[in-house]
Order: sequence, then structure tokens, then C-alpha cells
Amino acid sequence: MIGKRGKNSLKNTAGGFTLLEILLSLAIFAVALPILSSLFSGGMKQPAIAREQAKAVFLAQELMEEVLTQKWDENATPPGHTNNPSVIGTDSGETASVRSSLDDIDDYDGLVDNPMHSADGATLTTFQTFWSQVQVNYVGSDASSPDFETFLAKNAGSEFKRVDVTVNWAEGRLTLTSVRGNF
Ligand SMILES: [Ca+2]
Ligand SMILES: [Ca+2]
Repeated sequence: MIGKRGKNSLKNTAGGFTLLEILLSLAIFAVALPILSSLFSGGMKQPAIAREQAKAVFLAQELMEEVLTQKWDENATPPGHTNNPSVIGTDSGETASVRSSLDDIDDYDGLVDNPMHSADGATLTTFQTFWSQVQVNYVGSDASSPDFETFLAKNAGSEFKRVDVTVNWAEGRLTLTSVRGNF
């Protein structure tokens, strides 16, 4: 009788789990679950952040293209050079908020677009969480200019304009920079 009970007890231990093993497994699971869930939610966030960044890059590129397709200066005859570059900013009869009135790249300086609009003035309704800013300066005129700008400015006077297009959204911002010469 005793021998039989002992045999059954041994069989149960070998074939299944003891209470201690089950409790230990539950404890490990309880510790692991928050870690796993945070890893999983982090993994889910990444594609959403990447999507927002991709949209911002697209919007910045579109706006940069719009700016750079304008003539270099109010006084330039497209697509040519001018010996008389003008002051940065909109010119007579132009209004920053009326995009169709802008005809040279520095007219966009100081533009803040929120919500953003396309070149033809239509509101970009699918991108309403984004807003943009544009800065245009003669290269080297900004005290915080990097060395290459100082070099260009020394060697070329006011022959280059720098365009910074910044797109902002709730979680971030990005800036595209282009330099365009007087030609
Ligand atoms: Ca103009
Ligand atoms: Ca201008």
C-alpha cells in the first residue's frame, strides 16, 4: 500500500508539474508580461513614427521644389542672372499668404503655412497635423552659417541664396536646406 502510493506520487511528479513549478512559472510570466507588452507597443509605434516622418519629408520636398522653381531674384530675368540682387522678402504687389503672387525664391522668406497649402493655394486637408516655415537668406548673411557658407560668401558675394524649409508635426520637425546660385 505504502509502496503503491509512493509509486503514484513519483509518477505524478515526473509526468506533470509540481505546485512550486507552476507558481514559479506564473511569477516569471508576471514579470515577463509587462516587458513583452512594452516591447510590442514600442514595435507598433515605430511604423507610425516612420509614416509621419515620410509624410514630412514629402511635404518639405514639395514645398522646396515650389520655392526653387521660382526665379532667383525679383530683378532677374528668368532664367538668367542679375547684377542687381534685391532685398530678401516679398516685393511690391506681393503677399506672402497669396502664393500665386510670389515669383522669386526669397518671396518665401518668413512664410508660415498652418495648415499647409499646395502651390495653387488649396488646403492640404490630408496633412492637417503638419505645418511649415520657410527661411531664405543670402549665403553667409546668417551669423550661424556653417563654414562652407562663409567660404561661398567670401568668394561670391551675394551670389547664393540659402533656402531652409521646415516641416513640423506633433512629435517632431525636419528641415531641408538648399543653396541656389545667381544664374
Ligand atoms: Ca517677387
Ligand atoms: Ca523677392
